[in-house]
Amino acid sequence: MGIVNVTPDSFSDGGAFLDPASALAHARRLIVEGADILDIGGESTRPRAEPVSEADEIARVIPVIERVRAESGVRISIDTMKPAVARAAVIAGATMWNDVTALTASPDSLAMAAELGCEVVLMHMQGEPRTMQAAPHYDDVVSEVATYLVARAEAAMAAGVARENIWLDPGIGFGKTAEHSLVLLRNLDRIVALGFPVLLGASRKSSIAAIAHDRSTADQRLGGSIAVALAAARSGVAAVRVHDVAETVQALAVAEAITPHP
Ligand code: HH2
Repeated sequence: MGIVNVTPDSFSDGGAFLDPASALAHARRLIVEGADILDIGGESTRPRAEPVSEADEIARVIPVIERVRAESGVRISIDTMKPAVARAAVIAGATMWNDVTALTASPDSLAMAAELGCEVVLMHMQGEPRTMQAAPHYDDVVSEVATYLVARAEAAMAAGVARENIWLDPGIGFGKTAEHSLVLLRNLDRIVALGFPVLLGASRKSSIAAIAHDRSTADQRLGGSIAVALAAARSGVAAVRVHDVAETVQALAVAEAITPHP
């Protein structure tokens, strides 16, 4: 899954693709590089990001989704917490709703997901984006994330979302210290064992620098991001959400070729 941030303030590429033409050029590049899914978002979820109005978010993402849909068969995911944005995106051609709040941000989210009939990514986050990194706390981060994700999947199914449309994501860096994220990365098989396809997003995140004990900036974290992608694939994760599609596709292809197939 390649990331297309149509935002002024995303943590690693904010502002780079804010106008539709550069977002579209970026999307085209990720398709050529081998992305199976494009995750298009108009609101940054980084800590301390400012909220975006529904109208502004729609104005950012819909022209990009429409253009990508018109020229490519790539799967399109909309990265949003807002049901109205998800609806506009699905009408424009998205088939997946990636919601970092696991359909909790609005009282309408669950019903909207059921009505749209699209795939949904339910991600775990402790707290909310603006404050989530203030003091994350868990007694047992893997169990708590797993329990939460199962509860959200059950809520989605009870609201009418088809089981086969549900993805889970442990939410690396969302209300988690680097140590919490590392424990989750070591135990991805337990999230995979919940029985839903799992998406993982660790690309260029600060937890990579913390785990590596370096002072790398976001654009210096490709090596660590690829290490996570390979470990995730080995654990049975179905998709990785990444900025650097070409490099990740190559790494996954080589790792796959080397791995013995009994
Ligand atoms: N991470 C980000 C945004 N959306 N969605 C899922 N399912 N999982 C993630 O880990 C995830 C996500 C944050 O990364 P990015 O989009 O690069 O930055 P920003 O939120 O600043 O736009």
